[in-house]
Amino acid sequence: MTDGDTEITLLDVGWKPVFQQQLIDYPEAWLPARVVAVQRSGLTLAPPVSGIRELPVGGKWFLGAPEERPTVGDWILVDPESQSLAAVLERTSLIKRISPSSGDVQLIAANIDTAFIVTSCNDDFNLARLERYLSVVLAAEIQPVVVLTKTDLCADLDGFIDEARTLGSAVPIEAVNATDPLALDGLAAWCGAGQSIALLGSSGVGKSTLVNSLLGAEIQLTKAIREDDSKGRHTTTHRSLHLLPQGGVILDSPGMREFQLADATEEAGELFADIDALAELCKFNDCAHASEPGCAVQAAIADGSLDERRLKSYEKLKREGRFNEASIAERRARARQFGKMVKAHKPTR
Ligand SMILES: Nc1nc2c(ncn2[C@@H]2O[C@H](COP(=O)(O)OP(=O)(O)OP(=O)(O)O)[C@@H](O)[C@H]2O)c(=O)[nH]1
Ligand SMILES: [Mg+2]
Ligand SMILES: [Zn+2]
Repeated sequence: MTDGDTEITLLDVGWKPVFQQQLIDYPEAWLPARVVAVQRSGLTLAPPVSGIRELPVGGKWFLGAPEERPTVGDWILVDPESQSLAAVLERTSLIKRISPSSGDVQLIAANIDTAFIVTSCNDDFNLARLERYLSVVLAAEIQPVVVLTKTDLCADLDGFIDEARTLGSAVPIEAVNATDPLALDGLAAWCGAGQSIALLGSSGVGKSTLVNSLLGAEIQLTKAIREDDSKGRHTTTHRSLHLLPQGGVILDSPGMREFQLADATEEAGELFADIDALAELCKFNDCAHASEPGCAVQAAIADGSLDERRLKSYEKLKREGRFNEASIAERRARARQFGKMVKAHKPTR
């Protein structure tokens, strides 16, 4: 969080009635704050709670499912007496993925209203990757906005915008030069008071540059990309939440190399609802939309109303999702089994 921290109120960092209402379930002495950064050592809070800005988190919070751990954007309650994390309030939304290192669910951000899905108008632009982000964002009931950056370096902006439009009419597209604070009016609509915005996208696409331009200050470090392949250098290394002069808060994240869906069956359904609707019309219930007779999906591809690329994308995400769901279930079953084994071998006294 940027300076002047002590003056910050709950409302400044996005407090809403849905959080206020939950307080009734907890002791009155417990006080709310928002998690604005997560470090190994603990959580950074805004506003500080009875002087606590850095809150150590006990190991018990890391024993349960990843979904139950506090993450950036969470509203938590602090017990001032024990100076410890007492509760995580129920979230209005959650962005998660499969961690490429652990293979388990990893939380990216909680209580987000709008996600700026950022890609630059160069080699980074990839519809299938944008569809991954969109699937997760839409399923979490977060407003997506696709932000195309580096318009000033791009010779064929209309081509990129036309391609982005194929993502669906529900997805606003904003094309910007992220280095120019005066060119970001199009984003202002999502940045007002009470709004929480997350930035998603690969390394080097200009997420931190956008944060700085929206803040009107060089708060976040930015670094030039490799010219030969348009790839960034993973300049931002941890997630942090910043107060915008427009009234909202914005979360900068490290660029993600991979964004695998955690429960794709549900997640991809929203973005590809049109394909599901067509599939309902297929002659056979178990139609694979390949060469079956009476396939409404193939018919839509043939008459040009459905883009075959989207069908392929949807099928790939569903396959990947089934695989991830199965491996998470297996991992958790193994962990439970291991827990039992350890217990069974404990010497009795
Ligand atoms: N010309 C131009 N340069 C841009 C634009 N957006 C970003 N850049 C430059 O691209 C480089 C990478 O930008 P960053 O903001 O560091 O990218 P990032 O997405 O935060 O990258 P990570 O932190 O690694 O995830 C910097 O040199 C920026 O100045 C833009 O719209 N136009
Ligand atoms: Mg960055
Ligand atoms: Zn079919």
